[in-house]
Amino acid sequence: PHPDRNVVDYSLYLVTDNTPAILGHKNLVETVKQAVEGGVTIVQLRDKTSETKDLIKIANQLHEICLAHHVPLIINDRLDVALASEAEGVHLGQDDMDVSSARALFDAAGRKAIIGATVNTDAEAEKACKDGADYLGIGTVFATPTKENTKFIIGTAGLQHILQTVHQISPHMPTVCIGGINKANLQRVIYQSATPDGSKSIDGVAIVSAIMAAQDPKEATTNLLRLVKSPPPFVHSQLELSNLNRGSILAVVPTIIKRMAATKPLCHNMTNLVVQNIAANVAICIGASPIMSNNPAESADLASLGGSLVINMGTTTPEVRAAHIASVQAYNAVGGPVLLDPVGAGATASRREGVKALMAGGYFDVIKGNEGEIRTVAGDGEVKQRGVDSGASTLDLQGRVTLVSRIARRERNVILMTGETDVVSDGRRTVAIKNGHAWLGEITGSGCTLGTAIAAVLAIEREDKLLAAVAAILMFEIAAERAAARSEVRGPGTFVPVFLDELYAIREECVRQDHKWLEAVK
Ligand code: 3NM
Ligand code: MG
Repeated sequence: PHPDRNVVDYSLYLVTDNTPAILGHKNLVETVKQAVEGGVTIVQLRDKTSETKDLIKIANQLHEICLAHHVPLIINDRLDVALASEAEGVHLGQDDMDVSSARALFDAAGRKAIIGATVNTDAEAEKACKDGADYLGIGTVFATPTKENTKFIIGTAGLQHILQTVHQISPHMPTVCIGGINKANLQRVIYQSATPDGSKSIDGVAIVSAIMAAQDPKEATTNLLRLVKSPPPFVHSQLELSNLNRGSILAVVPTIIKRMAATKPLCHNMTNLVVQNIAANVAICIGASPIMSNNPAESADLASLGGSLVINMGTTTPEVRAAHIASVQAYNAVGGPVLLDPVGAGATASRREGVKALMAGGYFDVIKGNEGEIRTVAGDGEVKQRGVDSGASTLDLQGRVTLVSRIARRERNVILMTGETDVVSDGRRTVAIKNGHAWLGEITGSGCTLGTAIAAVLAIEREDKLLAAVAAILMFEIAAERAAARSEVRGPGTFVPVFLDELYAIREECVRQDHKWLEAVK
């Protein structure tokens, strides 16, 4: 009774590794047995070193275990070993035999086989589909010490792109992804790699070290299987969100601010050295409860208190980056909203690296930045920035809308590009806001504190993250306009305290249900 190759469950795909760095002192066959008992749905024997005779022996042992659990066994690269052990199929890398030749050999032997292919690019995916592969392994998602000679690190964005290509050629082609997948990123990878229109998502994740290197492979597998089967905790709404227009925004924004004032949500800021004080003051004025902690050891505890997190790259170092990644993962694990402010992202090579590492390290519900920063987030070519200030804009409004909505669809989050006109999108809905005042550009940290304000609102408005961002932007920018118009404000220095007063005043007006402040919305 071989498992039926037409109804293969690819959801948790174990790839074996017998190297001491991964397997440690454990026994390979025993480790696979535990993983199968824990619930892996398919197993690939990947062994680059054993002699053929030993390989067949191992394959036979694994096959016995797999058959007992109706789990297919796939052999990496070696058709001869697959035939000799009567395994269900082979997996072929780009340097192995091509799919059509392998199919011909199995046919000649009178054997049906599952033939999988590794693909790293759209072109490779297209070829494997046309050559008749039964499933694709798409990678390398994240850099991994498990495989040294990886060609391309494609991230979730590259994975999504290849899935789109596969969908056009072979809509029903099963796909798994591979490379650096573990319990911290698995749900996010499945979520973020799905095509924007929901037409295709990954069928499973292929894993080596997160199971093979685990002290308790069975327990590790059980945990991973649970994660594969459930959406990430930061996805709060499965429903289509309502359309936003001027009328609906004006109707609901004051109620959101009122709700924030009543709830006083915790807003955890891991922000730069420059803006600690003003960011904390802004959070208090709008009705949130700030905590300024850069200590990653506190992040899991703080995340459990139900607030939101700001990750601000303003004064970053490699240590700060590691702290940021650990913290975004702690919030992702419980679904706490996280905002990324990639300050000065395009200014230096180190910062460009930092943005990539952060985006590979966790899910950000909102990413906000000026044009240069968002273009760096987009990763489209080199963006050179001068310092961390906004610099000159080069895209027209339509160009900004196109870029922002495209990145929001790609990342499956909310993207805000600030500027004279702010453009904010969740990929489906895009809002342009023309409020604000030039003096916000003459003081330090106005962009950073807008990030704090958005995160604070996100803590209490989790269903509609775009609406949360819009509420915070309007409150923030209209407060700036009102401050600048006050007679006692003569320049940036007098502007700052009056700006705080106006943030507080708008909050109080919302509590009193006095909505006249919204007449300023542009
Ligand atoms: N193939 P881990 S990456 C076997 O990109 C393999 O084709 C890859 O190991 C590819 O789950 C990889 O420990 C190793 O990161 C994946
Ligand atoms: Mg290979």
